[in-house]
Amino acid sequence: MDYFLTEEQQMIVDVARQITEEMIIPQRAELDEKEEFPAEILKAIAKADLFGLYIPEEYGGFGGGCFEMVLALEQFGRGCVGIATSFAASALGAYPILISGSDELKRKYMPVIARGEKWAAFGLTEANAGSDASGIQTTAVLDGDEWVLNGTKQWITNGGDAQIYSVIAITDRSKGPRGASMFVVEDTDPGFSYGAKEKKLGIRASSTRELIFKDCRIPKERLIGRQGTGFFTVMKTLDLSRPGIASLGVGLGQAALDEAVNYAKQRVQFGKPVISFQAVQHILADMAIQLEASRSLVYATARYINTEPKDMAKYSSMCKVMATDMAMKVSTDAVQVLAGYGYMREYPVEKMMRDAKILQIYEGTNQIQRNVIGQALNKEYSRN
Ligand code: COS
Repeated sequence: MDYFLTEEQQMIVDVARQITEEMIIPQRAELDEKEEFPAEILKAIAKADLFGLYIPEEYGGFGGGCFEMVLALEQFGRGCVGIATSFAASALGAYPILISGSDELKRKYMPVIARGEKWAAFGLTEANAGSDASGIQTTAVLDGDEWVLNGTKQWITNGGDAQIYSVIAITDRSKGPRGASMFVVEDTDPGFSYGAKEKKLGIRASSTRELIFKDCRIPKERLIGRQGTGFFTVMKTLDLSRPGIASLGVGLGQAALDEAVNYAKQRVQFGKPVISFQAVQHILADMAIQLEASRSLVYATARYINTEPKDMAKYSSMCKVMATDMAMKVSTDAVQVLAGYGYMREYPVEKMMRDAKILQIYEGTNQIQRNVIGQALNKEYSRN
């Protein structure tokens, strides 16, 4: 379907597609197998100027928004959700600075992130604070001209490979969600270290580690926005980033459909290609319907978010749920269509199925997304 992209948007798709076809697809199986961080591919993405897609021009970026990121992430997700996650996580780490940071912080960090010279990461999750984001225990205390951070963040994408971290910590426990603040921590800061690399079911090319803060001292200017606004910055960050996760689902769904149709056309059973059997056609048709419906909602949502509306949380969550549930279903169906071959590592669909699962979990489980949507509906209908 023609989604009437502008010339610039089409160019983003073309550049991202070229990197996907020339670098990501040929390397994905090996990086997945070796659980290796895709540093060379990220450098190529930087060279193609895609790291600054969502960053305003005045801070060295391309000046696009959520939709432009969605277009690039869909292409990368078509190649490998693990590699695409490493790219997406840098934006997740940059958004808090962009959303709430001072001009000084933006000038310091945005240009290097936009050029892809330094990678960013986002430190929210802790052992006892997953869905319950406001349950974090990491603390930050002001001591003279420095903040002192103590605590451990868990399952941080790009942890240990990124150089710039946006981290949330409690600055006043008595104030609940208004007692948390965000900070920029750099990889070289004293008292900052990492845990061991996690071993995962899927997205194995991405790195996941703990961030450990032991009397980690950072300059007081690294506070992002005002003290006490950290939880709100986190929520707004996730509103912006979740359509990106949805678009990874769309890319993955497209790749799974491509594999399933191509296989069904060449696999002969009972003397005919299996695509000639209605049982297979119906599976493929349902895959295609769900995929296109998801893509339409993701594009519409991302375009809407580009206009900075107040009610973006509901739509952001809607497209995240729809496209990532689709990705899980469609990749599972692709394995079914390829059957025994689909279950083998020689074919790419088993990896797609493994990778799809995380999309329903990270950046807020799909159960949490439904909570966000339900609460928004409750509020909306109370007003009317
Ligand atoms: N934008 C701005 N403000 C928001 C917001 C948003 N999207 N969502 C919530 N807030 C505000 C609320 O309005 C409320 O402020 P008021 O007290 O002034 O009304 C405050 O934040 C607290 O909100 P709420 O009571 O809804 O917070 P909860 O602790 O119940 O948590 C959820 C809300 C569950 C939605 C949140 O914790 C969440 O998103 N969890 C998932 C976290 C996640 O995605 N983790 C994945 C790891 S990150 S890769």
